[in-house]
This record gives sequence, structure tokens and C-alpha cells, in this order.
Amino acid sequence: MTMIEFTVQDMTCGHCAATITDAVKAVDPDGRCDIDLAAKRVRVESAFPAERIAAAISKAGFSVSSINALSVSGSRPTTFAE
Ligand SMILES: [Cu+2]
Repeated sequence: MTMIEFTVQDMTCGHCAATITDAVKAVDPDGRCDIDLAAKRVRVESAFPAERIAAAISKAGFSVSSINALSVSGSRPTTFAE
């Protein structure tokens, strides 16, 4: 699993967040998506490549301005648990 952080500047409201979450889940139904609207940040934990997730976010109508892979590990970080 990789934790990937995307910056999406044109994400402005809860509807945007829901649209992005749906787009991420369409790529990876088992992925985890955590959105911080104020920080314009989308955190995704997924086994899929960052480019693949970024493409889905772009396709949903948003522009991804940065991509950061935060960690790579065989298990889920406990801090990311619900
Ligand atoms: Cu919106």
C-alpha cells in the first residue's frame, strides 16, 4: 500500500470532495480516500499507481497540482485507520 497525497486547488466544497472520492473509489474500491478541503489536499491509500489515481481525479474535472508518495509499506499505517 502506498499513501499518496495530491494537491487539488480547484476543490472547493463537499460536493467536490464527494466527486473526487467517487473517482478514486472507481479506480480502487478498496482504496482509502481522506480529503482536507481547507488544505486542498487529497490523501489516498491505495495499491494503485499515483498516476492512475491522478488521472481519475483529472477526469472527474479537477486539476492535480502536485503528487507526493508519503510512504510505502506492506501494511496499513495505524494512523490512517478509521
Ligand atoms: Cu464543489
